[in-house]
Amino acid sequence: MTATASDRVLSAEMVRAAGRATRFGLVGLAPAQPLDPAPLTDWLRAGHAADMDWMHRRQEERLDPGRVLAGARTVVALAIPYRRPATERSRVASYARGRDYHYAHRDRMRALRQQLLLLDPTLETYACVDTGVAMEKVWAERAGLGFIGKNGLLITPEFGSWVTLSVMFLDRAVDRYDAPHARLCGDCTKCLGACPTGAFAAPGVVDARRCVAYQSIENRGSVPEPIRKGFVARVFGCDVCQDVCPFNRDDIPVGDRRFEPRPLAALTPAQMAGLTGEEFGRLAAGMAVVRTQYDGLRRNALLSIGAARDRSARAIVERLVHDDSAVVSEAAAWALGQIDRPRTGG
Ligand code: B12
Ligand code: SF4
Ligand code: SF4
Repeated sequence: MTATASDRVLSAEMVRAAGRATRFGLVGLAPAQPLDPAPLTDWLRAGHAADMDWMHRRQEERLDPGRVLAGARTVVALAIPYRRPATERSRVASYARGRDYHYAHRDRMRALRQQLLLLDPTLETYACVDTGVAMEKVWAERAGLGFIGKNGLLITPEFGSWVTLSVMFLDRAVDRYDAPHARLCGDCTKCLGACPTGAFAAPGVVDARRCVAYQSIENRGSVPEPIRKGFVARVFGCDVCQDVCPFNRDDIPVGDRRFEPRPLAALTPAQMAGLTGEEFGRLAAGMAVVRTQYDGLRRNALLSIGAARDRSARAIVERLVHDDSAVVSEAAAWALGQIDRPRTGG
C-alpha cells in the first residue's frame, strides 16, 4: 500500500507551539472520533434549543468531524481567556463588553493555519467558532483543556470558565493526544441554585427557553413573563452561573486589552433604552452585542428597568410605549406597569 498525505503524522508539540505562537491561551489535541449522539439529540428533542433552529440542522456534521472534513484525524481545541475584574460594573455579560471574541478566534485561527501549513503544506483544515458545526465544549474537554461543569460550561484550571472556545479539525494525526479532563464539580451545586430563572433542566443541561442568556441574545420576540425577573441587573447575556463558581477564583488573570469594555457596556439600562438607531450602530459595531440588534437591546433594557422597578427611568419608558417596534412598545408597557405596581411589605 502506498502512503497518502493524510497518513503523515504531525508533531503534537509543534502544533501546540503554533497555537501558543498565534496567541491562544490554551491548546489541546483530541482524536477526531464521532461523538455519542444522545446528549445532543435528547437536548433537541426536549425543546431545550428554543427557537435556535440552526441547532437542529447538520446534526450529523456536529457529531462527526469526518463529515465536515474528509479524513479528519485530529481536533485542535483552542481557548482565549477573557476574565473581567470583579469590580467592573456592567449590564453586559463579561465576554461581550469589548471587541467581539469571534474576531479574535478567526484572526488567530487564520494565523494558526498558516503556521501549520509550514509544517505540512498539503494539510487540510476546518475551523469553527461558535455557530459553526462543532460541539466546542465537548472537544475542549476531550482535548484536556478543562471539564464541563454542572453550569454547562467548560472550566479550565488556569482561567476558570472565563474562556471562549474554537476548534480546528486537521486531516492529520499527531504523535501524542491529550487525555480528557476529569470532571471536578463533586458535590457542589452552587450554580444550579443561583440561576435566577431555574434554567437547568438537570446538572450540566441548560434549557435555553428559561435562560436569560438565550432570551436576551437570541430571542427576537417577546420574552416570557416568568423570565423577565432575571433581567434585574442584566441587559445582554448572563454570568450568574459563572460568578458563583469556586473555580472562577479572584486571582485568575484579566483577559487582554481587546476585551476591555467599550462605551456601550458602561451605559445604564435607561441610557441603552434611549439610544437612537444611529448611536446603536456606532457604539455596537465590532461588539457581540450586535447580535441582539437595535430593538433587541432596547427591549432588554426596558425589561431590566421593569424588573428593577427603576422609577428614575420613567421618562424614557413612557416615550417607548409609543415606539414603532412592537417588541419595544410591549416591553415598555410592561416596564411601566412594574414601576407603577404598588410596593408591598413597606
Ligand atoms: C447553543 C449555545 C448556547 C445556548 C444554550 C446553552 C448550552 N449550554 O447549550 C444559550 C443561548 C443559552 C447559550 C448561553 C451561553 N453561552 Co453559549 N453556546 C451555544 C453553542 C453555540 C452550542 C452549545 C451546544 O452545542 N449546546 C447543545 C448541548 C446538547 O450541548 P452542551 O451543553 O454542549 O452539552 C454537552 C455537555 O454539557 C455534556 N453534558 C450533558 N449532560 C451533562 C451533564 C453533566 C453533569 C455534565 C457535567 C455535562 C453534561 O454533554 C452534552 C453533549 O455532549 C456554543 C458554541 C459551540 N459551537 O459549541 C456556545 C458556547 C457554549 N457558549 C458560550 C458562552 C460564553 C455562553 C454564555 C456564558 C454567554 C453569557 N455570558 O451570556 C451563556 C452560558 C449559559 C450556560 N450556562 O450554558 C461559550 C462557552 C465557553 C465555555 N467556557 O464553556 C461557547 C462555547 C461559545 C464559544 N465559542 O466560546 N449558549
Ligand atoms: S446564564 Fe444565567 S439564566 Fe442562563 S443558566 Fe446561567 S445563571 Fe441561568
Ligand atoms: S458552581 Fe459548583 S457545580 Fe457549578 S460548575 Fe462550578 S464547581 Fe461545578
